[in-house]
Amino acid sequence: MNAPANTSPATLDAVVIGAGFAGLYALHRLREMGLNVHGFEAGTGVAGTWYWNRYPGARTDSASDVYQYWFSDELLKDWNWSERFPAQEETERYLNFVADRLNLRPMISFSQRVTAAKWDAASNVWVVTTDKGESVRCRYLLSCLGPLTEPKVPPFKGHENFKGQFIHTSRWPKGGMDLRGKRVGVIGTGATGVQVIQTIASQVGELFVFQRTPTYAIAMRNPKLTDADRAATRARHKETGEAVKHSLAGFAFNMQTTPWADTTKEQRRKIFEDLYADGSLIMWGGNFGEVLVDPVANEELSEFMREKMRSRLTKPGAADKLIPKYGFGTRRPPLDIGYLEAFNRENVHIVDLLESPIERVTETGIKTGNAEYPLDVIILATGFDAATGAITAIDIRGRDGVAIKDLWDRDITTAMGLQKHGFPNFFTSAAPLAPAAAFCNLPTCLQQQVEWITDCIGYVEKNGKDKVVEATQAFEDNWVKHHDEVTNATLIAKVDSWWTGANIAGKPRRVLSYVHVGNYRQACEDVARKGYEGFEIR
Ligand code: N01
Repeated sequence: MNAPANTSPATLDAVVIGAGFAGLYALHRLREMGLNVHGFEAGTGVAGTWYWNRYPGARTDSASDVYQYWFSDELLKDWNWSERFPAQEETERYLNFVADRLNLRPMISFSQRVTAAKWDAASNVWVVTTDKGESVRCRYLLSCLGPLTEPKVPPFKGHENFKGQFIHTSRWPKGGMDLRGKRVGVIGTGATGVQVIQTIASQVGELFVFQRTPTYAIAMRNPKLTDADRAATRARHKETGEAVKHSLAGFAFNMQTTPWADTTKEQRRKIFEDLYADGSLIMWGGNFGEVLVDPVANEELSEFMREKMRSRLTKPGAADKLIPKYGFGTRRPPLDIGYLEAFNRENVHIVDLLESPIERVTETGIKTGNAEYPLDVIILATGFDAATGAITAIDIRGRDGVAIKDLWDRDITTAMGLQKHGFPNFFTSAAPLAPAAAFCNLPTCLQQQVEWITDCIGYVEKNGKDKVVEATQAFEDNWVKHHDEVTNATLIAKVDSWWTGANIAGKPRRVLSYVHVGNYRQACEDVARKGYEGFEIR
């Protein structure tokens, strides 16, 4: 390993795993606090999600005016977004710009995957090991691994014999792949599949979309930004930065304030139309709160969305296959740019896996129960082992050698997603039971969590005798109870998706994300104000 810069060979104050949105900010904050901190990143560069997910069409579903750091006027002033919803390369460039401006790169060991971290109770340090066989000791360990990091690669029988290219979207090569004229299969129609499909449909020879569960699609409105747009956005920075903090989902909009019951069907239709015309996730996070809890309200909105989708589909039979029957917003609704229209093309074919599932991958393609599809390339848009997967991929052992993976294999619990009882001085961002994995515009939640974690470390540095902090079991249990009460009241809890962990065989079921960003922030602030009540500082 390159020796971590500015560190003695002895014990670092802190190690940060991951150099995406959260990791970069954590490195910056801890260094500002005067701590000796070092980062490890598996990739060759910074940007996390935006480093790994370079598949065709990758872009954010969060508007650029809320997809950024808020802590530095300089950064806000000097970065110019080119589009409302920036593409992957632009967001990757932004995070590189931040890393350079803050001079964070020298603090990071790249191409080093952390493989294990063990708590040494005798000396109150974490011993962190990487895949290069290097080992460092640190007092605080921060997981900034992101919620959607560990790819889900379904164990399709025979895939190792496939003679063509077989690739998960989050492992797309940096130089891209030439798909022109090829026979391509895409498995999966979540937010990633939508972006891949709509982007490559016109490039490939034939495109076979292997769909199990259809997805809702909200037509994205993605204008190029002018200098005037950027100036207007800058003028609203303070107000926007405040609005995101208190909203339902970390965006600059909130849910309707008029109760559903106080509106007529016609008034609601007008509201739905206005939200839809915005071409953003306001259709979900700015709608009536009732649509997330009341099946009747949800069905009215779902029918509206189905009608919008139907009007875009011209190929006979396509609507029957592509329009979901489950409730809108109970799974993550993607924004799209021509996803549905792609299915109107002659070269795009939908393979309905509910009619006939994939039996195996052959040397030349995919075999379902009733047909064989010869393919040159198979693209897995099959998602991630969300929230827990990246953390449990590391052998993290807390007090008494207990592995976090063993605990989460039985029950996924945390103390506000920030710590786990039994793992002193280990902090997590984007972890289960915080509003990160699903119901948050991630930069909003990641910044808030990093700020809470680093403030907590500052407090422990001042007030802890041994400088050790650990969530109590009672606090964790209470948070889990509260989280379950809040999230189980929603329709989301009743639907299978990565939001409930149902996409991974054997994963204990729980809504992975807390559902209200503003309320969560308030709860975190209350804990801190009371001297980190619920966290034992020793
Ligand atoms: O993953 P997913 P994703 N056989 O889990 C199918 C964020 N994101 O990567 O639902 C056949 O949603 C699976 O089918 P089913 C965003 O938060 C953001 O698309 O299990 N099919 C499903 O269709 C998003 O929600 C952005 O029946 C299989 C698909 O694969 C999250 O990432 C862009 C299968 C997986 O969908 C994850 O999205 C992209 C199998 N064995 C992603 N296993 C933006 O901001 C899985 N599937 C724009």
